[in-house]
Amino acid sequence: MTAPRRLLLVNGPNLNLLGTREPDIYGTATLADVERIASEAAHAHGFELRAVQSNHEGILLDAIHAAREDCAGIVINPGGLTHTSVVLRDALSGVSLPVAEVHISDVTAREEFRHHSYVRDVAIVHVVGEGVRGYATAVDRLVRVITGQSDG
Ligand code: CA2
Repeated sequence: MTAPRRLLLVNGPNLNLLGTREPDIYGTATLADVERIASEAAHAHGFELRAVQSNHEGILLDAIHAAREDCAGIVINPGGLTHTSVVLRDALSGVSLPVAEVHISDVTAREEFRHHSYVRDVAIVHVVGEGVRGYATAVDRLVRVITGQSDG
């Protein structure tokens, strides 16, 4: 079967607050802006994008599991779950789809506890510290992997 031309975009806990607080760290764009940026990047490559954001880990897991049926890859900003969740990592590794991990801020330059990511080694693409434009970068790079133009 040919790979579906659809991506899943996952935003984890608290990312619904984008644009409302901490603009010095996360900028002023909203979650709706992020979803539009990622969607436009996907469309430029002829891909659709399905977006989910939740503050509930189980909802994120269900969306990731469902992506097995009709998505070619996953772009994810796990939010704080990045640094805590073996469960999320297991879900991503369990669906065997290519994953792009994106962070709006430069997590490597922030508190020590943000330096470790449970998702890092199950993702083939990593984008950190590019602000919300990083979602477009992640989509571009993930599509190149999916279409065989890059190894990541
Ligand atoms: O830089 C990122 O994208 C993060 O994934 C964002 C997470 C943080 O826990 C990670 O270490 C890095 C936090 C998401 C919460 O976003 C907010 C946005 C505006 C106001 C409050 C929280």
